Amino acid sequence: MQPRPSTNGDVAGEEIKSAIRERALGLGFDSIGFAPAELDPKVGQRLDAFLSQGCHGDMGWMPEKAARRRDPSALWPEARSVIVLGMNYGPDGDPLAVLKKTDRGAISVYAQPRDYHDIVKGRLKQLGGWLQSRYGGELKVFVDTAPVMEKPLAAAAGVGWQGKHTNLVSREFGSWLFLGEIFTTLEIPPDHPHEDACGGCRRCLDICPTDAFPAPYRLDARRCISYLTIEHKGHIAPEFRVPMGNRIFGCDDCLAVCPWNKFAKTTAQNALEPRAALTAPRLSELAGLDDSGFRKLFSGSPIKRLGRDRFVRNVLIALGNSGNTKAGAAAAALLADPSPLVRAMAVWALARLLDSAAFTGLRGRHLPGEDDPAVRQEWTNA
Ligand code: B12
Ligand code: SF4
Ligand code: SF4
Repeated sequence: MQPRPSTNGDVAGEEIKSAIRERALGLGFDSIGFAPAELDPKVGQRLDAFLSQGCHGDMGWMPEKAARRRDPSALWPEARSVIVLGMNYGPDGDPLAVLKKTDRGAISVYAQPRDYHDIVKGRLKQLGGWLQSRYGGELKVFVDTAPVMEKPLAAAAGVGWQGKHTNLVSREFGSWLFLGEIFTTLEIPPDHPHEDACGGCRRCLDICPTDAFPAPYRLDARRCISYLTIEHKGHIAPEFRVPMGNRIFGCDDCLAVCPWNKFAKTTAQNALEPRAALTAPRLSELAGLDDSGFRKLFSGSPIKRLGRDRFVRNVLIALGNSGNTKAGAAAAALLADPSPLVRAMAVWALARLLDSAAFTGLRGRHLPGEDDPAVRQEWTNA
């Protein structure tokens, strides 16, 4: 018979934790910690402040389940412990180098391989199955999509600390850990929370191209390029378009400049290797994607959920920032696109790429037949 978990951190409890840790590392996780299934009330208060200030933008799913999000016991009252797992997705090379290649799109490191949700969830289920068969108890596994505050839980479990950019930083892996959790009814002795190790540094705050941090440890998602390119459904406000540069899906700037990355390691997971087609794709080719081409290129990728129209919206902004007049043809081909999101950003890109005579000629041909108010406004504002 296997030893039962205990609540008081005694030898049996520590042995069980070692066994779980060993199994987790064997399954390809890189970091693990144990926390009680509860959060400091301060965390909930900070979430409330974030939501009441509207920092979540149009991510309506955040306030919807806020009560469960701020309190693991409201999500699942029977849960007693949370096992937090980290998987290292550290890049091979400088993730910001692509920002200088203005004819290429910058896709953030996390989205270049296969969808991490599938990879992490699969491993969590394997670990959960083993845990249950050995120690019993009920369990649920989560990665990103459930109303769970993963970073505060990971900090409570000692996996790292929430840096001033709000992400979890690890002493061993820097900025590059995906997080996942196993909630269990077993009582497992918790680890010590990790202490903040940011000190006087503020590199992540200063690098942000869109000034998305109203204060250290606080993000206004509405200003974050990751939100704008991945979550935001509508038109991207003009003030953010130039700072976006060639970032077409997510942003790694605040993560990449963290000095703790000196301890980062390239991921050892084959499943997390970037797809060659997504490391620096040519913008002019991406602009030409139709719906089926988009689905085919991004099959198995988190980018697929964005949908073709929003993706091409982002690509057109990057084209407009490319300074490459030859890219005008790719943008002009989209002036009659069925999606107003796409047409509007085609106009914006062309206004930046073409000389005024060429742009005025296009306006004369397209503006009279344009019935979408937002697209008309792009023509008249340009
Ligand atoms: C919503 C969301 C987003 C939103 C909002 C991000 C945010 N910071 O809130 C957007 C779309 C912008 C986003 C972007 C990214 N995301 Co995201 N996102 C999430 C999600 C679903 C929820 C996060 C959340 O609860 N936010 C609400 C805020 C209020 O909570 P919080 O960030 O913990 O905020 C804390 C601080 O503000 C702090 N605080 C406030 N004031 C003060 C004062 C002091 C003194 C202190 C100490 C603290 C403090 O308290 C708050 C509560 O703890 C999580 C998955 C999950 N379910 O947890 C993934 C998650 C956070 N995202 C992740 C990733 C990888 C990213 C990106 C790096 C992707 C990319 N490359 O583009 C960027 C990073 C941008 C950034 N700087 O945060 C990973 C992060 C992994 C890690 N190591 O931390 C997660 C955990 C998903 C996962 N399972 O791996 N994301
Ligand atoms: S992900 Fe980019 S835009 Fe968002 S906060 Fe970090 S640096 Fe700023
Ligand atoms: S860049 Fe500096 S301030 Fe930002 S998370 Fe890293 S150590 Fe903290």
